Amino acid sequence: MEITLLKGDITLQQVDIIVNAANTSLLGGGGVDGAIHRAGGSNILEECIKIRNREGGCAVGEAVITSAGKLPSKYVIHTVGPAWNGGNSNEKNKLAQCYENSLLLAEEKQATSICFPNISTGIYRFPKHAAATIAIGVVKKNQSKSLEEVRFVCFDEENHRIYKELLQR
Ligand code: AR6
Repeated sequence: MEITLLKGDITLQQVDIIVNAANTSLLGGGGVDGAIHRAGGSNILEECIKIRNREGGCAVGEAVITSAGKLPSKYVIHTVGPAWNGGNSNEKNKLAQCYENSLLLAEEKQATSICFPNISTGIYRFPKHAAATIAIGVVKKNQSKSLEEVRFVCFDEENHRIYKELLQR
C-alpha cells in the first residue's frame, strides 16, 4: 500500500472512495462537506437522509458510506471528526477512530484507492500538526488487503507542508 500526498480539491479525485469530513446530522455543511455535496449532487444527500432516518445520524468518530453521485469516485465515506475543545475531551482518539473506521469501510467495499481530507482541521479547529500525526499514524498501521493507495488531499498550504514533512521522515 502506497501513501501519496496531493494539494488540491478532493471532489476531483478519481479513486474508489473519497472521505467527507461531515457532522453528526449528515445533512451537509460548509468546508469540504459543502464542496462534496455541491459537486456530487442531491443523490448523496438523499442517501445521507436515509441513513439518518435509520440510524439517527453519525456519531463522532464513526463513519457511514453512500454512493458518490456525480463525483468521479465510486463511494463517499462520511465520517464525523471531533471539534477541538482544548485536547481533554478525547479528541485525539476520536480523530484516530475516524481514520480507522473509514479504512474498515473501504476494506469492506474491497476498495483499492481512497482519499482523505484533513479531517477536523478546518471549522472544527483541531491543531493541524497533531491531526496529521494521527492520520498518518493510523494509515501506516492499517492492515487492509485491498487498498493499494491512500492519498492525503490537502486543500491548504499549511496542511500540505506539514504532511510533506511528516511523510518524508
Ligand atoms: N477538498 C479537500 N479539502 C478541503 C476542501 C476540498 N474541496 N474544502 C475544504 N477542505 P472542514 P472540519 C479542507 O472545515 O474541520 C462542515 O460544516 C480544509 O482546508 O471542511 O472537520 C461539516 O458539516 C480543512 O483542512 O471540516 C462540519 O460541521 C479540511 O478540509 C464541520 O464543517 C477540513 O475542514 C467539520 O469541520
